[in-house]
Amino acid sequence: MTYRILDASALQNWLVERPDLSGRLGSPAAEWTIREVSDGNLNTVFLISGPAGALCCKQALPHVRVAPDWPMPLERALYESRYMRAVAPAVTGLMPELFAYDADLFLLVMECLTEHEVLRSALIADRARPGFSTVIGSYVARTVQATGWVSQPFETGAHLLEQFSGNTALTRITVDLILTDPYRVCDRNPEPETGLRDDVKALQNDQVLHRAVGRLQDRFLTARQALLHGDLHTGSIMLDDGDVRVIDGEFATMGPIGFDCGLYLGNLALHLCAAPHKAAALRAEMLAFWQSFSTEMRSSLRNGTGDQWTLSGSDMRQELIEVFLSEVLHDTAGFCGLEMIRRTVGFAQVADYGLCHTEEARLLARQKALQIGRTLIVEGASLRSFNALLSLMGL
Ligand code: SR1
Ligand code: MG
Repeated sequence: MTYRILDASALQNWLVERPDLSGRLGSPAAEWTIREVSDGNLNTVFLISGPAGALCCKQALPHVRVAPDWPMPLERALYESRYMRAVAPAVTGLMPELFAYDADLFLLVMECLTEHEVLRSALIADRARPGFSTVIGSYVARTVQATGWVSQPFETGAHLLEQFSGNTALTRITVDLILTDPYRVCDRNPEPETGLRDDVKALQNDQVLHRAVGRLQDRFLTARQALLHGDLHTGSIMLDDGDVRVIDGEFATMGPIGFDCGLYLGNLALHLCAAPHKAAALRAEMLAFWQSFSTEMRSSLRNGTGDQWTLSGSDMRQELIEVFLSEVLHDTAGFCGLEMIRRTVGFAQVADYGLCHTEEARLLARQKALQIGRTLIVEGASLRSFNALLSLMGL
């Protein structure tokens, strides 16, 4: 079958022809309910429930869903399916199960997380059960363990480089939206609110900042440390009480480990700027993330049997691990800052700012995010501890 955009009834007809999938829903098909829940910027998503169970179907559109005149290759669905397959054995229970990928329709069929809520919405509504960041820290460490050079033979990395190097359309989005646009005049950037205009101009003229962004561009484009999720913000995480799942791996690419860490922490920090009264809880989440991430990383780096660090005895390995983690910390700080700035002035902003009740409060929150973001980018590479990173956020 050739590609076409599926609506609810076309999807139902397609599923009826796939007994391996429709069997999970149960019969008769007339009793299925199909609900479109598309929420992200790029794709359509349908939830289908039947007498026996439920499925989630996600289809790539030939354009950005929220900007139909922005064409976008369909292959992102292929990379998402590859990402899920590449990391699934390492993160069982932490992402939805992928049941099928249809290469003609660019359609993923996966486990339906009916009871789960997107973390960003749960945070905004104050419904997120504390401790979710421990799971995310563990998730990132496990994906690194499954795909990084210290843990795996170099052939694994070579295969991953080959499998994901074609994901250029989505990497282009990252390069433009995160690493470039906020620091230049660009049509994609929305018109800033009046009070923020001078701050936006300052971002475009700040040579010290541009030099530091250049270092992070270099890291993102050249440090192929592990397979990244590539878009690990609070909208890419769902939770139902203590059950935490990572979704939406379509931006997957080999890159610096601190990129996933930084995007995640950056979104918590944005929430902090919008809701400063939650500082204690957000500090605890950030610490929990780094604690679980660095603990699992130390253990996997200590026991790694890949082709990196084969000549080091345990003392030398210990030293190498600490240097390695300190570099990840520096990258984390920088990418965290980039995420805070781009979500404040760039194309894809965040709903968290809706928590500010007045225009003045929202302006102050945005200015705070820009100030913290800049500090993290400029000073991140000299941090000596995670606590120092928290201090730069005023925590
Ligand atoms: C055009 S896509 C804009 C943003 O949405 C995705 O979730 C990524 O964060 C991307 O940067
Ligand atoms: Mg997404």
